[in-house]
Parts: sequence; C-alpha cells; structure tokens
Amino acid sequence: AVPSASVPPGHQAGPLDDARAQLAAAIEHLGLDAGTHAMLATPRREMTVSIPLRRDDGSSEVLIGHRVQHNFSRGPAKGGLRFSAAVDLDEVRALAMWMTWKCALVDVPYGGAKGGVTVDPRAYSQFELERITRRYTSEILPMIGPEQDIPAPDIGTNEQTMAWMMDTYSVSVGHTVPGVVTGKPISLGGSLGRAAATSRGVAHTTLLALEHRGHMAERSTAAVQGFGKVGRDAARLLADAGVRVQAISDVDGAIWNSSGIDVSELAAHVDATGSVHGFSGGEPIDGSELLELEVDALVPAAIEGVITAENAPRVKAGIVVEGANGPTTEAADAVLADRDILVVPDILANAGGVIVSYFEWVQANQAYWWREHEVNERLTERMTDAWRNVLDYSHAHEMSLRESATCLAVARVTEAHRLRGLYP
Ligand code: AKG
Repeated sequence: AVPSASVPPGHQAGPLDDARAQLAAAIEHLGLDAGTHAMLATPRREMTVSIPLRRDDGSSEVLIGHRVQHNFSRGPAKGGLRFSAAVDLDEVRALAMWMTWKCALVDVPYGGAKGGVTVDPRAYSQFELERITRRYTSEILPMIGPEQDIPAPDIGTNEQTMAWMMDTYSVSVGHTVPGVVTGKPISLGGSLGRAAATSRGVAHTTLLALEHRGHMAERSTAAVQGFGKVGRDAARLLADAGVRVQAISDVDGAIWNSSGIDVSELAAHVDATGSVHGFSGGEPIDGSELLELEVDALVPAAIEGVITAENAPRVKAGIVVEGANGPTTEAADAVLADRDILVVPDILANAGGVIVSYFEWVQANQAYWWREHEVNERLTERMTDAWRNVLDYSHAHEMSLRESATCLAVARVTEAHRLRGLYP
C-alpha cells in the first residue's frame, strides 16, 4: 500500500510528510499507477543500528544510527551522513527520498540514500567521534561500497568523518577503496572543488533566478541563513558576483548591514570566535528576523522546516533559494506560491554537492584527477542545464519549480524502473 500522503489530525507534519506529499503530487501529474507510487514511496532498504560507545572518561552509552537506501533504479545509492541530535528514522527516510530525486534531476547515475546518527557532535571529543563513526561504519558495512551505496558528509560530519569511514571499510575488505565515500580529504582521493561545490551550485542558481526575475547581480541583495558548510561559501560567492549580502546568521545569532556584509571579515571572525555573534561589521538582529528581510533573494542554508505556514506570509524576498534540504514546509510552499515568491527547490539548488561527489567518485574509480577549474566548469554546466529543464517544464505545465523538478526526477526514475522490471 502507498504510505499516506495526508497528515492525520494531531500529528505535526515533518519532512517525511512533505516528501510524501510532493511525491503524491508528481504521481498524479504524471498519471502514474498506484503500484509505481507504492514503489517510489517505500525505501528499498533501511538499517537501524545501535552504536555502543566508550566515552573518554571510561563510562559507556549507546547511540542509534540509521542508513536508508530509498532507490537503486538508476545506479548505486548516494547520500550524506548526518550527525545531529534531531536525527530520527523519518527524517532520514525523507532525506533519502529527496536524494533519489536530486540525483535523477541533475542526471548523475545514482539512486538515493541518507544516513544519520542521533548525536550532538559538539558534545563529543574527536576520539569519541572517531569511535562513533567507525562503529557505525562497521554496522552498515554490508550495505555500502562504491557499487552499492556511497556516503558523503552532511550536517555535523566532514572530510575527517569520511576518512574514518573509508579507512574502516578498506581495512575490512583488505584493500584501499577510495570510491566508497565522497567528500573525503584531497590527500585520500577527494576531488578539488568538492568542499565548496554545494555552495557554488547554490550561488549559481541564485544568480540564474535573479536574472530570470529581471535583477542584475550588482543591484541585488540577499540574506543567507546559516554560515556552515553551505551558507559560508554561498555568501562569499554571491558577494564575489556583486550581490550585496545584507544579512547572515548562524545558530548563535544574525548580523545585518544594509551596505553588505564583508563576508571574508565575517569568516575570519567566525574562525576566531566560533560564531557570527559579536561581529563588528554589522548590527545584531534576531535569527527569525533574517527570514523576513526585504531582500531580493533569501537563501535558507541551514536545516529543515524554517519557513513555515506561520512565517511565510511575512517573507519579503522575491526569491527563496533552498541551500538546505527541506527548509520550506509544504504548507509554507503554498503560501509563497500564492504570493508569487519564486522558490528554487533544494533538489535543484543544492545539487552541486552531489554533482561534484559524482565527479569525485568517477575520478577515484579511475585513479585520475581533474583540475579544479575543470570540476567547477562541469558543475556549472550541469546546474545550468538542470535549471533550464526545470524552468521550461514549469512553464509548459504551469507549475512551481518544486513541482516541476519533482516531476522531471520522478519521470526519470520511473523510466529506469520500467525498463529494468519490478525489482531494481
Ligand atoms: C545532499 O545533497 O543532501 C547530500 O547528502 C549529498 C551528499 C553527496 O555528495 O553525496
């Protein structure tokens, strides 16, 4: 049976409800049957593991981790590994489904997967994080591999995490396998350009969306929510393109400057102090205020569910570019659409990361390395193609960019599924 796309009374809608509702709308638009819907709504494989951990002080505890492989129709599963206190199985399921659509939309030969460990990484030492990562990797080892499922960094994980995963996997199989993860250090076979790839794609789609709405970069303004893996380089690249980045936030607060924030000065401040708080190149504002500023482009680049039905009526940006996965809830999407705010959906806007992960995997599997400008050029080309496809389809079918992107992706996955048969 198809998991219900409607939210029962009393249940707070979460990312999985949103992902299922988006899929249901695409199924209806594409006229696909209930069997196909059930296949696409149901993850192919899920593993939940316990991770016993010896803490540095000698005590022990047990953490919980998941890996969800949503779909393999177009190739091995692909998707990040998240360490966050908010991780639960439903969130991982939603993120895995979105990875399937993202990979299909930008035409990289992968299915979708995601992993997560329910842990606040800031509360653990490096030695403890290494033990958590290695134990988790050992538990999910039968599911992963360069031809099966290829993890990458996500919130709370980084290239060091990927190095530990690669090593644990390699030691277990008895030889070095750089292609088992992406987003690893360059010295272990990571790709030049991977670290900033998601941000580069976000900045590029922001510029395309601004142009589409008739704005010149040099006369445009933006606000970026999040100054981590995605927001930091996205803000820098937007500023480099001439956009006045008027506000930037992190978990500790937000900074506003109508003349534009000096992003490299802010980056130096964050490196020295650990947060945007106390930065002298702008005025402090509330994190929630940032979402409601009068800017041309708003870039939520932190976590899910920040633009909701409650605050969507107060969003004043003409364009929302989803640097994070799922920052706009389904209910908020409807409000923004009614107000003619253009939402560039996550599966398009933040696909730069997985595109360059694909390049990294290709390079690692061939043991042949590309130069950074080659990586960046190929990335920009793929993002531009995907943007055009999504825009054209949305015009042809009078639908939002999210509906268009999801339909294009679902159609590609369904085509692969039809050609292969029932079980891929
Ligand atoms: C994401 O795009 O959300 C990912 O997790 C991508 C990770 C990757 O590069 O494979």
